[in-house]
Amino acid sequence: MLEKLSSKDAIALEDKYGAHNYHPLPVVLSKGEGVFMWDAEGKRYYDFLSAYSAVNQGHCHPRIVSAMTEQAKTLTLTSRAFYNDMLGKYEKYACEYFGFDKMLPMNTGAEAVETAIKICRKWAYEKKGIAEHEAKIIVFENNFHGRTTTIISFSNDEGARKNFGPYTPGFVKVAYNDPKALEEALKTEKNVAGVLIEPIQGEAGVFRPDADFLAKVKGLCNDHGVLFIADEIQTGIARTGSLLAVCGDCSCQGHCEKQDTYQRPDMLILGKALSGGAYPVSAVLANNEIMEVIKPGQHGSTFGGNPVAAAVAMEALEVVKDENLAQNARELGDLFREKMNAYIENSNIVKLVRGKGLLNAIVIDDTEHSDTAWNICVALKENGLLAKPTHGNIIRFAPPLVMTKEQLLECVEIITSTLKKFEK
Ligand code: IF1
Repeated sequence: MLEKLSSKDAIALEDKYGAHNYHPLPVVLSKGEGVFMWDAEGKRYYDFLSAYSAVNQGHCHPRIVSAMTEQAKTLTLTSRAFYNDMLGKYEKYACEYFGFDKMLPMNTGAEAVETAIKICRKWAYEKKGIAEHEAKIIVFENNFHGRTTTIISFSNDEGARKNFGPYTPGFVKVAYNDPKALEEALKTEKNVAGVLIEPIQGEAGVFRPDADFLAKVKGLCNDHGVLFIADEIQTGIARTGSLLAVCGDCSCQGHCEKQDTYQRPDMLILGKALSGGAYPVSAVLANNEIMEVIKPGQHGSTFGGNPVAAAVAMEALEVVKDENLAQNARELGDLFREKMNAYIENSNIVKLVRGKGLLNAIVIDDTEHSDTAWNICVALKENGLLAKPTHGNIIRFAPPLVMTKEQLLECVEIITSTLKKFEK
């Protein structure tokens, strides 16, 4: 079982024995450290995906790995049938870190989104007095919140939806970055319980809304007495240059409630980098008047809140503070977009660069269904940098936040010299 495979053999095995639910770039990774990954043949790459922003703290961060292995040697799982001596510590730590009364621990992002949907509905029936089965949650066009049957019910990605019906009712979709559309829906739809939003749309190609959009969404939620629910699974934990994307323009490392730009959600959904990519850890945070609608037996998961997850998440969050990752993401992100914009001025293949902090994307000037973005990613791979196309002609650039300025400049050089080969 421990024999080392060649890249070719590893790909052949996945192809034969694995369900074909992904179309990976042809690279087989076998080691990671900080901003780097190595393939099975020992070639080194800069990681510009960070496992879709799960590895913000860098690959195999020694402190996170040590917290994980120490806990794994001591106690891994009790289930929630019993208490364990790590969960309460972690809950206190996370609640103080993000400024909420309570958290509900889960494992994957989609599970945490499901959790928030369930809490929102229950809150609507028990606190807001909406008639049972009538609650609606407003979501946005081109959202991505995961892949469960309920979540794909309100996706507009046909690939994610088709032939997986019947779909879960109770969701209303409105245009993103359009406060008027949201206001209209809140006025006309009956029984709205909450608004579920990505502060920056990831899957939609790193689409950043206007500066005042989130404030308007939050204001409308307040005015209409519905919950403002932020899915920060991808944007949270320093990725966009602040602890959370709802923090606005600050890098205060967790004290954002003091900032007037902070659009505090009624429910905050976290995943991915909550563990630094070491382990599946997700959570929903809310204040008592919302979280108290969940009583024993009404929600949970075998692995949610296990001692390893608790140890890993505390260390992963501590690293974000100690290493000033929000500030680094903000500074390097500004530099990255400045350098890419300088390149784009004289480019006829890249239309634009957009993003916030170290969550960025370039839009390739070609049709949605061309394979140019894919071919550029294959060429980037040959040149030692791993990135992945999204929605046909967009390439996402999201390195681990532990990158140095020198490394980022070297990566800009790799990216621009690769792009030059594709200029028309
Ligand atoms: C895949 C995208 C990124 C998310 C938000 C919930 C989840 C995700 C805002 C679910 C997950 C991932 C999953 C990944 C691809 C990826 C993705 F391109 F699809 F949109 F990151 F940009 N909310 N995003 O972004 O979390 O259940 O996966 O832990 O392979 O499907 P999960």
